[in-house]
Amino acid sequence: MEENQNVKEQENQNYDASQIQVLEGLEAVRKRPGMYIGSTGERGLHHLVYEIVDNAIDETLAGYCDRIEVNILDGDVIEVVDNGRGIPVGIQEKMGIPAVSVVFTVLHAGGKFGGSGYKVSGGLHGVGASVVNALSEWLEVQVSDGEHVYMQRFRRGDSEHELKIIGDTAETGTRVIFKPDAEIFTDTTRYDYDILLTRLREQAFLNAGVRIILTDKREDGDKNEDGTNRQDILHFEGGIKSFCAYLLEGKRAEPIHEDVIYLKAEQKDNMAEIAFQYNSGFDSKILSFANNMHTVDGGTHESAFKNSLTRTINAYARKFKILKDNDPNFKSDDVQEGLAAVVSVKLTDAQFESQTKAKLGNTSMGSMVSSMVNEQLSLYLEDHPATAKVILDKVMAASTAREAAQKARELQRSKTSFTKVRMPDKLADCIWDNPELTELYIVEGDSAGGSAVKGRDRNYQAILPLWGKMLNVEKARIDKVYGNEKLSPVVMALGAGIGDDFDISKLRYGKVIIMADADVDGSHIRTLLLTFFFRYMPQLVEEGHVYIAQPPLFEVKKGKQKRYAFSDEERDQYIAELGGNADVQRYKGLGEMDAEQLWETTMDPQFRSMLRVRLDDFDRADRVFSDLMGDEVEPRREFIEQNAKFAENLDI
Ligand code: 1YM
Repeated sequence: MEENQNVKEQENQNYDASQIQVLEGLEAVRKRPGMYIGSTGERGLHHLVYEIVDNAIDETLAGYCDRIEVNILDGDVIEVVDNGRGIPVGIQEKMGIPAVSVVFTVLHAGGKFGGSGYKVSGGLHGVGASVVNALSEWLEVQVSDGEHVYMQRFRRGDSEHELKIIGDTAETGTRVIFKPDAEIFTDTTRYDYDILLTRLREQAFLNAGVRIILTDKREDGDKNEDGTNRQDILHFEGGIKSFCAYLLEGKRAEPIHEDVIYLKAEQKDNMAEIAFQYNSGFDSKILSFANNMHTVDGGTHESAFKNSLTRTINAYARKFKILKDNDPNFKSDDVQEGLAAVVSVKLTDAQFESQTKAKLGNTSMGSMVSSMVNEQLSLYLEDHPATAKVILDKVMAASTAREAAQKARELQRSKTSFTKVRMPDKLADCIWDNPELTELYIVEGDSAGGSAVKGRDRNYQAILPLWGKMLNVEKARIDKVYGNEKLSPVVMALGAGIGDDFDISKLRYGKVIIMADADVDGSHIRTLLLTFFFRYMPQLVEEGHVYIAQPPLFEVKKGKQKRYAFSDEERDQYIAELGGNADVQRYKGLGEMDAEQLWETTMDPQFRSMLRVRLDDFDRADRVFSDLMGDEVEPRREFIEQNAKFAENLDI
């Protein structure tokens, strides 16, 4: 490391902040890992894999590689293998050591030598192999150049020996094996197959033709039903067109026109492509990417797409008299209803705004996307009148529904404005009104509701029993939600509004606790309420206000001693602790408990156990909800059976 620094110092006459970082070498990465990989939590751990895979993908895009293997090995060691040219092993002039050694020991070296077209300072991207090396307990790189296999091993970023030849080969390619450093990743070093799968699939979609093979080779890893290692082969010739179609898979919604519409433009070093399709659902799902990075907060490319889509559809509607002279234009919400779209741009000087670096700022990309959509989409619509008709019908229906919803909302507002705070009839409210202290229990069933009202601490615990037919919000528009007899008491009790009107500062209870039986019906209620919160009050979930009560499953009693068990294991443990021969009562439902028992086991903050529902990963949660509320029974049953796990582990 010392040597590298000296060489660098001679080379750079003028220092700016970024170059000073280079001088600090890999020590800086170990000192402040978050700056280089975002976090040292689960996300950062997985990010290491993406950095190495990115280099292999670049090699594929350069046309030298058609296969990338990613293996999770025992001990959560990662192995990435490609069949490209192999990282060059020749001496790199400035540093006087093999290029491959530079790539793994000098910060930002990849970009310097890689010179690969679009790959540029994309936020977390491109910090590369040296960062992974710095944050690994050990890392080994093997390069095959068609003659020899070269190898070098590192420990926490420092090389253990120089690059050496360990064998002969007729093949070419690069293999990187590393073990993330538990000193850095203190939360967890366990890899989650599904997290890797989601990201690698996304990369395979964004880089049409790339073939990525992910395999879980851990003894204690994910297995198929027949006990073999879990494996996915990710290869999509259709690129983002396939991605767009995939967004609808497993959803309730069906495409309403056959072809995914695909637009593409290239200008000098810049490229933009968009794939979109309308479906029978009401949600819109627009994903945008810049240089293969998911721009979660959108940016110029995404807003240009939305604006020019609205403009083009309005222009078409005017031209063909679908909109009359006096009609107002369609709103962008109308145009986006049921829209699934993927926007991907690649550019050489990507600039990112916002803290998270997830928002593209280049205005030139905005104009490129706008003119592409304006020109190509109007042509497309005129060439495909049947498709144009179903899209315009859809937009028209959305526009009509939006107006109806607007009226329903105004009606609700005017109702509430007379009485100021109108509360649902069945709400047993609490006395205090400080949301930092108050809790709302949403309880299924009148008898459990009754016990809860009697058993609660009425100072800060409010009870809302639910009755009536539950609405599946995945299948309904917002105007139906307003009128629903089961949901509108929830909205009223929470007092913070709904949808675009939701205002968390008006929330009347800091904890919103869903209390339902541990059986199938209870799970159904939980799922529907969670879906409702997720779709119409996502902030409520994001900010951690939603909880799931955990009633016990058993009462274990012997003589005067009584304990409540929340699982089979706990039950057996208590029986053993009480010396066997205990009376075991299984609770069939909340309704079986009297007020005192309900308080003791499920509502008393000193003893109760609750799951806090989290929403770390919006996209995953979105897909889970679509799966659950879709037509297929199997995912729903799985959810119902593993509800607790769902809230804890699936991060929603
Ligand atoms: C398992 C990870 O890193 N593959 C890989 C990396 C490189 C090359 C090929 C490569 C690039 C170039 C020329 C070039 C890299 N080389 C460099 C550098 N797989 C993996 N495969 N020859 C080979 O871009 O010109 C950085 S990455 F800088 F040494 F050229």
